[in-house]
Amino acid sequence: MTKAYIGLGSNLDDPQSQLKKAIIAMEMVPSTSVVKTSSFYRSKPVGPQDQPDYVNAVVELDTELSASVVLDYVQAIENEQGRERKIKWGARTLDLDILLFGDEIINNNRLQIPHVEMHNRGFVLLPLNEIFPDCMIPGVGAVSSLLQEDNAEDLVKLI
Ligand code: ROI
Repeated sequence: MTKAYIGLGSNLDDPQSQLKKAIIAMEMVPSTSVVKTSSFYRSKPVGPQDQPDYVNAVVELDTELSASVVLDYVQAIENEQGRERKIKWGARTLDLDILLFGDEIINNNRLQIPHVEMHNRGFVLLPLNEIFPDCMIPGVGAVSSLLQEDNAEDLVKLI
């Protein structure tokens, strides 16, 4: 059994519903359970500013699957919810990122774990810290100390 942390983000088509639907879909993944869900946070877009604010959250999974099979499932959920991959850093109905997968370090053409940008992103660090306050990012450091340096002050807790 591996603990995996998934970052969720949406800024189109009723973002809060997109996240709720995605969590229900993750509960249906075989040999996997959603054990914790952070609050939902509204956040200003990182990258191009000419797009709506995002809603972000993080969930903790217990899974018997490998990281690449979890990736297959989360990509299927993104596709199911109408994710289009046209514009880099553009608006999206649903983004699901595997942030951490146990203590595994993975670098291949499909997956980089720990997620390469997570330590820079308040919209990941704040919800992750809420459900896993002792989290260490392999090769980077403690989420709680990254959070103090990072500007997560523009995040607004929704539910
Ligand atoms: N910005 C915020 N605030 N939240 C996201 O989930 C998000 N996702 C992205 C980019 C475009 C980098 N910006 C984001 O992919």
